[in-house]
Amino acid sequence: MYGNNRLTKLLGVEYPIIQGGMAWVADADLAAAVSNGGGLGVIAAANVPPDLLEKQILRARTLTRRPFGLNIMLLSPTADDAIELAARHRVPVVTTGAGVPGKVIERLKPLGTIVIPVIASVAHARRVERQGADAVVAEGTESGGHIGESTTMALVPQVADAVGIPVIAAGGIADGRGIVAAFALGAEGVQVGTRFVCCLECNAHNRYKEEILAAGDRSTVTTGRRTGHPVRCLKNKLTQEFEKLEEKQASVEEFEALGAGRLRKAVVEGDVDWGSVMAGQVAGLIRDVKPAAEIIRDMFEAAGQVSERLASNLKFGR
Ligand code: TUI
Repeated sequence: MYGNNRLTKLLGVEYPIIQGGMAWVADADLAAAVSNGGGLGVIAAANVPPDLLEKQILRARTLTRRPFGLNIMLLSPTADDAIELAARHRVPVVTTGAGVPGKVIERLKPLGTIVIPVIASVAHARRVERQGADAVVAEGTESGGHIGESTTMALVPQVADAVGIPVIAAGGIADGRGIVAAFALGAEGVQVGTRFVCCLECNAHNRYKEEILAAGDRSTVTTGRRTGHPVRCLKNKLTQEFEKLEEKQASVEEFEALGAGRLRKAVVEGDVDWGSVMAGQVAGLIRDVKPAAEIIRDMFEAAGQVSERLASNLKFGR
């Protein structure tokens, strides 16, 4: 029932699901696994040197014949290189995060690239629609990584009312119930990050995956509100240090010094005590590691069952 809407047509995919562009985690292997499973896999460009990113794009092409995307983190020092690589290699879809994507749209839309900014407010959604975005990901504060203030529950229907392009919900979605809830709020697709960290094809360190599997509903915390770059991750020794900085009202420079290189430390080195273990609040829902294709199939099968149950049980006002 979710397999044929504006988003699946726009992207040329079987299921209306996009994989989050998780820095250091979302490589060609993960992106191709998600695309081969019928969703849209996405390679994260954040902090990847241009020569390595080019190799990732070429590798994805050897691993899948289906469409995939590139996520351009606009705060990254390599963002401009990523835009040029997306252009040169005609990557079919580009998602953007953590900034205003005007220059991405200007450069890539004329080439036929589908551009989907990730936004965290109604004002930003309106702006990117005016600039020519093809769809928006409305990302709630339940998400892992760099986040905005509004919850998915409050943000998605307000964005859906404000724009005419398809809205993709993100933040707090890891199973079929989340998909149905997102569609109930007006979304035509979902973006899923944390759930895909715990898939077989994801190359994140095993200790990173194990931390997510062990997480409960209160395991995440937001650090860095003071610097204007709030980031959600699993609580650990590093987040305790961030809290100490918060308490003594430390300078932005002190926050930045503590944060530098921490995501790589967690994802690549498996240092889950002193690395930044970015994860969404749904970490507590995730109990197993399985192939990406199975995650997608199971989520949409469950969504079908949930929506049938709703259709028969949920008859308000009668
Ligand atoms: O970008 C994300 N999530 C991310 S990026 C990332 S990489 C990173 N590495 C080290 C430290 C910090 C981050 C990890 N997670 N999500 C998309 C997103 N974009 N969330 C919120 C926003 C956003 C926020 C403000 C987009 C635009 C914006 O301002 C727009 C304006 O109007 O100024």
